[in-house]
Amino acid sequence: MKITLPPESPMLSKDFTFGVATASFQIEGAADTRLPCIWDTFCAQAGNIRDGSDGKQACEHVKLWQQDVDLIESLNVDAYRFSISWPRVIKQDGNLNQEGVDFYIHLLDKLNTKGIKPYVTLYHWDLPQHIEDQGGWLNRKTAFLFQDYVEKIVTALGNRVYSYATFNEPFCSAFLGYEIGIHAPGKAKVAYGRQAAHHILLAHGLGMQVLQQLSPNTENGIVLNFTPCYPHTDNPADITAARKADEYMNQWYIKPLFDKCYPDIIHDLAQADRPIIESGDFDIIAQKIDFLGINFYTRAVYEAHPNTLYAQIDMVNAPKTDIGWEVYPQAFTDLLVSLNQAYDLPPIFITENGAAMADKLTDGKVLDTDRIDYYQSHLNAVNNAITQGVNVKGYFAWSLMDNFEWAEGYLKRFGIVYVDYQTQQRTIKASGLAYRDLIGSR
Ligand code: IFM
Repeated sequence: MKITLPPESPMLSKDFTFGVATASFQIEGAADTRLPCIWDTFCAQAGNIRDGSDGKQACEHVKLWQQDVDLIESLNVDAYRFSISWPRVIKQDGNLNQEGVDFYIHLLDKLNTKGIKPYVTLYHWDLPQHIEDQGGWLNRKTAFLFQDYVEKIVTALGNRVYSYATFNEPFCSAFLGYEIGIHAPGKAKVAYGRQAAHHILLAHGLGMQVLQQLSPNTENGIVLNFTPCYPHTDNPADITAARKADEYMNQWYIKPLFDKCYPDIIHDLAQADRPIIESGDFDIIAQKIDFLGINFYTRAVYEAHPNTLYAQIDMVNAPKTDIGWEVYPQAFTDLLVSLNQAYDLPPIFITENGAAMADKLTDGKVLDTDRIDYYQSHLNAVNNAITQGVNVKGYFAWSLMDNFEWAEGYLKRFGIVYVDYQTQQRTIKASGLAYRDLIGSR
């Protein structure tokens, strides 16, 4: 089974980047050679992770990184997106941990030798635990600690990086981690979620200032995730509910970057739940970015509710992936077109898109035709958005390989490469072969 694009698609031109993506905590393992992070603590508390697992071994990428780079090369990709583990590269006293830095230098050097562009994310959720102990993202000082970390690591990595993203998915860190508590650090209050989001956005702006100064030749930006919100019916009350959900879940994280304010839904919040914003914060947050990374997986459907601003509906009969997320590729096109209308956007990279499927390794093969279908329909959706004038310059499959899927542990597999966690054997799935062949066909 193949993945194809129309021959005239700009996605098949040489200046479109295809890649695969991962994140430090999800693949690295070797937890004993770095400081503890909030996910180590969260995993150690019973009931937080569905299979009771943790990131101590994960895909043992710190040990197997050389063969993993060979694997990436074999997929024909132009780029590899990965994240740097803050607790691996900065010691508790704030100085660089040279052993950790060297791990990334070797990785970057090997990628560059092979002509694979390194897209580096500076924060993909693994906050050092000692910083969480001082309040984590609820403490404004954390934004300045992040800025200091960025300054040190960017200096140490020199000219080895092609692109930096400050943050991956502020929504997940703030909302899932501090507002509803299903991700680390497991705090749950509206006021916490909104304040954490504000401090993360502030940290993004402070980090961008450092990148502009110390790394002006890399492509610098941020990665946001979006779950587009649809009304259940054409009823005006449902339409309003969906708009409010969109402002709360999606626009909250992008509007400050371009419009220097939060969406109107801030006025629906109790005063005590609104974030503390200092004067000048929005000027810091709204730094010019070279690219916007967009992560898309699914949509959500909402209806009006008598007691809350909106209520999410479970689309019971809709097609879903193994993690229960509806497959609805039209939302991907709609999202890209609507963001392009609402904001003055820089070039866009799809920094994550993919699907968890119930894969089976049989006779050394994984015939994940369901995942191939997902990639096909979502690549078509991106192509349709480009046809409608959206400037998308790249696409990264999530993920290179099966890995630690946060609160789901190792139960959900997003990889285009299968990982046997007992043997650490990697097997390219049928989707990985189809993706490789699509890229190779250019
Ligand atoms: O695995 C995650 C990734 O870390 C961030 N974006 C969504 C993926 C799938 O849940």
